[in-house]
Amino acid sequence: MKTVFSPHHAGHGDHAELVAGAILPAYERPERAGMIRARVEEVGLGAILPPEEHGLETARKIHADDYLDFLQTAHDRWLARGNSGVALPFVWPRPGLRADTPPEDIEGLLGHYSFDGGAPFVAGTWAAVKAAHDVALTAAGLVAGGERAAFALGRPPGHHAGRGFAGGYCYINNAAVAAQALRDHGVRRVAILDIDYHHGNGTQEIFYGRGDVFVASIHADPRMEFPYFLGHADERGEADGAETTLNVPLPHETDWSAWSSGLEEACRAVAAFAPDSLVVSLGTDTYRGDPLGRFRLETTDFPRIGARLARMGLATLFVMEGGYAVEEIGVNAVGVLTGFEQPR
Ligand code: Q9C
Ligand code: ZN
Repeated sequence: MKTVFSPHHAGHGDHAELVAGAILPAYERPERAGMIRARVEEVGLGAILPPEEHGLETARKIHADDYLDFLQTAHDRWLARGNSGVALPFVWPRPGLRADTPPEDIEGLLGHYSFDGGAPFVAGTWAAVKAAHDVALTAAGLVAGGERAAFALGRPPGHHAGRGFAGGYCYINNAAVAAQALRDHGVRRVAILDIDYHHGNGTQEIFYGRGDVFVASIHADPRMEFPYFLGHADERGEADGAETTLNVPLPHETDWSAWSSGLEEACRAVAAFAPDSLVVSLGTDTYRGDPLGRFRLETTDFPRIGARLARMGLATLFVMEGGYAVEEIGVNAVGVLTGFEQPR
C-alpha cells in the first residue's frame, strides 16, 4: 500500500507538556514519524508520496469555522501579546462558567478552544496540522480512487480533537476529515475503527448524531484513563446516529487475549453496519512498552490486528494516531500494515 507523508510535521516540535506536576518535553514528538517512515522503507511497504495541498472545505464540515480560524492564528496572537515560546492553555470554561462568550485575549481563547493542556502551539504547529490534514485527504483520495488501502502518516494526531476544540495532542481530526472526504467522493457509508489506547472522544463527538458514519473505539476504560470524560460503554449515539457509536472500554493490563476479543466485537459491529469503506485510527500506544499506555500488546500482536482488519474485505484507510514508545513505534505501526497485506 502507498504511504502519504509530509516533512512539515517536524515544525511541531520542541514543545512541552505538564506531566505529574513537571513541565517535560512532549511525548508526541517528531521522531515518532521518522521512525515509522524509516520502517515503511525498510519493509518495502510501497511508494511514499507527498500530500496534495487541499483547501479547508472538507474540514469546515467537521470543525467550526471559528475554531479553524483560531488554529491558524493562535501562535501569532500569543507572540503579539508579548509572550514567547510555547502557547499552553491553563483555564477552561467548565460547567458553571460561561462557554457561550469567547474571550478576546489569547490566554482565554486557548482554554475556550481546548479541553486539556495537551495541545500546545509553537511557530510550526499550524503548518504541521495543515500538512497532517493534507496527508489524510490525499490518502483518502487514493482509497476513493480504487486503492484497496492507503496509509496517512501524519502528525500531530487527531482523534481527541472535536468540532470546536483541541486536546490530547490533537488539533484537526484527520480521521474524521478523511471519513467526510470519502462520503463526499460518493462512498455511502463509512466506518471508523479507533484502535488507539485512548478513547477517540473527538471522533465520537463529531459523528454522534450522524447515521452515515459508524464510530467504534477500543480503549482503556475512561474511569481510569485519559480522556476520562467520554468513552463509556453506554454511549451509543443519538438522533440519526442512534446505535452508530460503539465503545469497548477495557481495564489496565489488558493483553492480546482480552484485547482481541474487543477487536472481534468491534469488527462484528462494523460489519453489521455494512460500510463501503473503513478508516482505521491507528494508535500503537496499546504496546506493553508504551510510556503512556497500560495495555500489554506485544510487537507480534500488531500484524494480527492487520490480518483481522483485512478479513473485513473493505477498502481501508489507515490514519496514524498515538504511540509513544519511539524505538518500537515503526515496527509496531508498520506491523499492522504488513499484517493487513499478508493475512495468513
Ligand atoms: N501524565 C493520543 O494518543 N495524557 N493522545 C498525558 C501524562 C494525554 C494521548 C498524561 C494523552 C493523550 C493521540
Ligand atoms: Zn493514544
